[in-house]
This record gives sequence, structure tokens and C-alpha cells, in this order.
Amino acid sequence: QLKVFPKSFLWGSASAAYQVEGAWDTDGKGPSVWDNFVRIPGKTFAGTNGDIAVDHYHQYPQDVALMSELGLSAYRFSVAWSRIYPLGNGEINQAGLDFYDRLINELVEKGIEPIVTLYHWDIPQALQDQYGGWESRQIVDDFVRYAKTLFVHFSDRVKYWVTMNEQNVFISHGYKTAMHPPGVRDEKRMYQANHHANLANAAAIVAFRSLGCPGKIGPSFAYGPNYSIDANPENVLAAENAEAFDAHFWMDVYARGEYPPQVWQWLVDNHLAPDVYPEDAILLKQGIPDFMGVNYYRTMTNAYNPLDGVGIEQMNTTGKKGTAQESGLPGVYKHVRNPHLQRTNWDWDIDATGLRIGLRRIASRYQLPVMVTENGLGEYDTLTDDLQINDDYRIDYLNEHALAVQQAISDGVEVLGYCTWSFTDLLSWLNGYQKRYGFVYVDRDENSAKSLTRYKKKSFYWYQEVIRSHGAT
Ligand code: BGP
Repeated sequence: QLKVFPKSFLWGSASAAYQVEGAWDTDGKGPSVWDNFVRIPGKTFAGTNGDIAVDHYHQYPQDVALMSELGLSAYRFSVAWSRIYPLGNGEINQAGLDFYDRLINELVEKGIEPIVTLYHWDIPQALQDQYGGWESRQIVDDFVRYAKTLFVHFSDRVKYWVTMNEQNVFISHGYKTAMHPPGVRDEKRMYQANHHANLANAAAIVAFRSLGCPGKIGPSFAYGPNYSIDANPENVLAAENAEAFDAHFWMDVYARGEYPPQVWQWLVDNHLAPDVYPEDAILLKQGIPDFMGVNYYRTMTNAYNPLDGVGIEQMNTTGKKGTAQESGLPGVYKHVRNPHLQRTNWDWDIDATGLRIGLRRIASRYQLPVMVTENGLGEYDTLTDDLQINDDYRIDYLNEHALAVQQAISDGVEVLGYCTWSFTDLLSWLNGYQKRYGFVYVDRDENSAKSLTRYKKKSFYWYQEVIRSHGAT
């Protein structure tokens, strides 16, 4: 039987600084690695970038007014590190703090709970230049200094904090597929950078507690449960491997303070294990989060992959259905097509039941509350001549997924909230502005007099009703 959503349940929506703010060099902001990366030809879809994005930096009052009209009870956004510290670790930029003060005050005034992400992939370029960014241990101290600045300044108004967004994604794309900055293909460096990100995550949580800040803090992890293509034990084993390598490898460190033994052994055997100092183990154990944030979009289906099998992911970043190719880790697993599921135009499996399964798996493995910090459907949207966006496909997707959250709650999982991705349309890192997620359509035609105008989609009114009824409809 379905339980009702708890009273304190947060109905939210999410964004990230680089994807919405624009104003990339305004009011003293320093460049981030993304500001530079998008200027390298061929790195992003059709050369799109976040220089202007959807101009949230200037248009936030209008955006917050729309959030209030919709009835959001929470808004998750990230702070751009290089707005606060333009050089990453030097002088503070007061104008950067002032912007987030204004945004947070506007949210609080409208009764919208701010959920603040410290890091959503935009490391200051200066730190990349100075010591190689995540590849250096120095980043841990600089990250903690930055985090403490935000905790001290905002924790009178902010009760929910996300340390780091999708460490698995920014590390893997940064150092394996080379699709994100620093655009490197080197797995040894990847696992070292990843270890430093683990330390930074834990150290920020420890700092939060040592400052006595009220509220809850945790990472957001990109998680989709791994299935086996069938009951052939070799394929089932591959699915378990995928779960260990793609999920436990990160979430065990967050929630248990240790690497899972199977993956660690593989790293040692392949001469890829990072340098770990004895004191790291203590820090990781101290930095257990209050909740696990889950960004959920899709599940993965797996099969046996021989040692000479498929490797690095060939993603569909074109929006042409059927162009994604099989990928995996040779000798460990490969991702294959699930015949039971429909796919989006970007070849992401649509699977609401997978969200219920995922929330259950996390709750039972880690005994932590969860928060769905992202979930949504990226699709083409059309603005009709009478200025409507009839995104019934998005309503269907979100409706099924919100129901899956309710089912997980009914299964006994403690879920703190549900944030859709995204509130307004925004820049998709690798897919430009054509892959849209928002409740609010943003005209991105730079040649149009209506450029950057906002339009409410049909899904806006759907979510408004969901929130009004607290999930009863
Ligand atoms: C997550 C990121 C978001 C967002 C979303 C959609 O991985 O945290 O920043 O981009 O995915 O992904 P995409 O834009 O590739 O469709």
C-alpha cells in the first residue's frame, strides 16, 4: 500500500552554476576550467558554451518568482567557486558572495529552501594551472577553505548542503573519456584525482560539523542500478561487477569510509591504485555524510565482456537516436541494450522502476536517508506559434518517477526530497541547448528579439499541481 509523502518532504528542482548563470567574467569572477574547455574547438556540441547560458546571474529575480509561482519548496543550485575565490585560493571576491546572498535571500523570502552544492564541476582554472587541480593533494585544503567560507557566510539560511556533484562523472569524463576538463586519458592520474576528491568531500563534511553548522550535508552521486541482461551466471556476475566498479567504488567510500575490496584489488593488479596515506583512512571514516544524494536518470544493463572486449564509452551527444555504442570495462562488464525499455533521443533508457530499485539498494546498503537531487528527461521541445510547450512526454516521465519515489518510501526508504532536473532550460554540458530539461522554456535564439525570454511549459502546471496536493495527484 502506498504511503503518503512525509510532511517535511521537499519538492524541488535543480540547476548548476555553469549551466544557468552566464556572466562568466562579470563582477570579478575568475575563469573556471569549463570557461576554457568550451573554447577548445570540437569539445562541446556545435561550439555551445555557458558564457551567457540562460543569464540567471541577472535574471534570478524573475526565475525565483517563477519558482514561487510553481510552488517549489526547495531549489538546488551550485556556487561557482571562482566567483568566491577567483584564483581558487587567494583573495575573496565580495561581489561573488553578494550575488549568492541576493539569490538566497530571495529564495528564503519566498519560502523556498536553498539546497547548495559546493562543487558542480567548475574548478577555478588557476588551481588547474597551479598544481593540476584534483591531481594534487593541495586541493583538499583549498576546497575546505572555500567550503568553510560558504558555511560561515550562509549557514544561517541554508540547511541542506551538497558537497560534490557526481564525482563519478567529472572524474571519469575528465581523465578517461576526456570529454570534460582537463580532457586527459590517463587512468593512473584518474584514480589519484579521484582519491583527492574523496578526501575533499570528507574534509568538507568534517569542517561543516566542526563549525557546528545546523543542517545536513552529503554528496550527490550519479547512480543507476545495474541489471544483468539475463540469468546466465556470467552476465549476472558482470552486472555485479558493474555495480561494484560504477557505484560501490564511490558510494562505499562516502558512506563507509573505505574502498570496496574487489575494486581495490583490481586497481592493485592493474597498477592503478592511488597513493593513500595512513591518515586518509581516518579522515574518510570521519566524513560519513548525513544523506546520500542521488542523481537518477537511467539504469544500465550488463553482459559478460571478454578481456579483449569493448572499452571506453561512445556516448550519443547528438540527439540522434540509436547512435550510442556498447561500452564497458574489458574483462569486467559491458553495457548492452535492454530490450524491455524505451530510450530517449539521446539513448538513455527510461526506467522509473529503476529509481525505486536504486533507492532501496542505497538505503539497505548504507543505512542513510536519501535525497533525489536530480531526475529528469532531456528532450527536444517545440515552442508553438501560440507560445505553448506541450511536453506531455516529460510529464509522463516525471509522473512515473515521482510515483517510484513514493513506492520507495512505502518500501521503507527515508527520502528527504525530490529535485527535478531542471527548473529552467539550461546548457547541457555536451549536448548544447537543444537537449532541454526545464519546466520553463528559455528562448536561446541569439538573433531573436525574444532571446532569453522565459515561457512556462505544460509540465510547469503539472508539477504545480503535484506540489499543491503534496503528491496526492
Ligand atoms: C547530470 C549533471 C547535470 C546535468 C544532467 C543531465 O549528470 O549533474 O549537470 O547536466 O546530468 O545531463 P545531460 O546534460 O548530459 O543530459
